Amino acid sequence: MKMVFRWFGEGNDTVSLDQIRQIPGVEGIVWALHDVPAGEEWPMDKILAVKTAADQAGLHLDVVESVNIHEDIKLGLPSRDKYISNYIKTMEKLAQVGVKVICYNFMPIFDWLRTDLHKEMEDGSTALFYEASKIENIEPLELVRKINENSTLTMPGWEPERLQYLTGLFEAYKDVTEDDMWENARYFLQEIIPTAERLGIRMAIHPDDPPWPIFGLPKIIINQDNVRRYLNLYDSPSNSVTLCSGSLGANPDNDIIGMIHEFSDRIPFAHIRNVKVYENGDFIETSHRSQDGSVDIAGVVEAYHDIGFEGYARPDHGRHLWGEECRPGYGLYDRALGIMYLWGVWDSLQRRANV
Ligand code: CS2
Ligand code: MN
Repeated sequence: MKMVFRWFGEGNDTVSLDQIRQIPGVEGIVWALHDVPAGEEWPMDKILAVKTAADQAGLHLDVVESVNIHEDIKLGLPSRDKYISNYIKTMEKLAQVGVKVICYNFMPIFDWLRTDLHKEMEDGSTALFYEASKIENIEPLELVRKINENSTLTMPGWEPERLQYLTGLFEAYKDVTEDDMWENARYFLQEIIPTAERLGIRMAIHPDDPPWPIFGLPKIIINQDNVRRYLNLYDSPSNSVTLCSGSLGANPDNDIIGMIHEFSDRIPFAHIRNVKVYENGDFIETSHRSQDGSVDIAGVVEAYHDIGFEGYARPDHGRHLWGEECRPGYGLYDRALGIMYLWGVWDSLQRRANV
């Protein structure tokens, strides 16, 4: 297991590379050019600037999250070919600086979605929270406005410049079915995977978060059957999955440990975090500890250990602790604590295996 840590870039993150390098066992950053709109080719000078900063901190940049997919690709519009060609050019540049894994998602319009970014927990910390009834009773635009109001740093995928097109996007998705999404995903994979193979890059789809349809938008990467179906759309090690225990774990029917075993050779990148799910469908992001949430994180780590996992792993989101002001879900403290939990479980399994 190679530990990595998400970093949003200079001036775009409250956490610094100097802090990241002090977290035990962290070897690299998970990064992206967050200011480049989806669909545009990433400029080499900006890529190199991240590389220089990472090199100076002694961290690698093997994992990119995300190169976002333009909506026209997900919608299957004729203009998709132009955006796919830009995507391929970005892949080629990333390979030049040594990138090995590119995480991306195939969610319509939104990236992850919550109703409250600072839900107070009993111990006084705050965390990302999803209240099912709120989603059912609010217009998407209203929700996004409310959420951005309470946050100084925008969540990835929720950038204001994208959101101004929200109404038009909903219109565009009106008649798009799940079958259409599958077909559009297949087309995308067929175009990009041969390049990924040639470059030695593993494309790793991130599951939808939450893993069910919201606002009537189709969702496809939501459970074990669908991950299998996605991997079978193009049978290649370069078509792989970012197994996110938190996203998939929001649905208690999802057997994360079973997925780690089934997809063992197709998981180059693991997102590990816990989530507590309530009977009414609400969920909150908790500490990594198994006892604190609904996902058995110790069991998840054990499963990775069992399959001899040699891929990259990162703590996914964390709570906001000790008064830390940070990007929602992406503070330093709880993610660093999460890493120590993951190492604690991993190292004790390792010792036992070595006896
Ligand atoms: C999220 C997402 O769960 C997560 O990792 O923070 O924003 C994720 O980075 C994207 O969906 C991946 O494309
Ligand atoms: Mn994730």
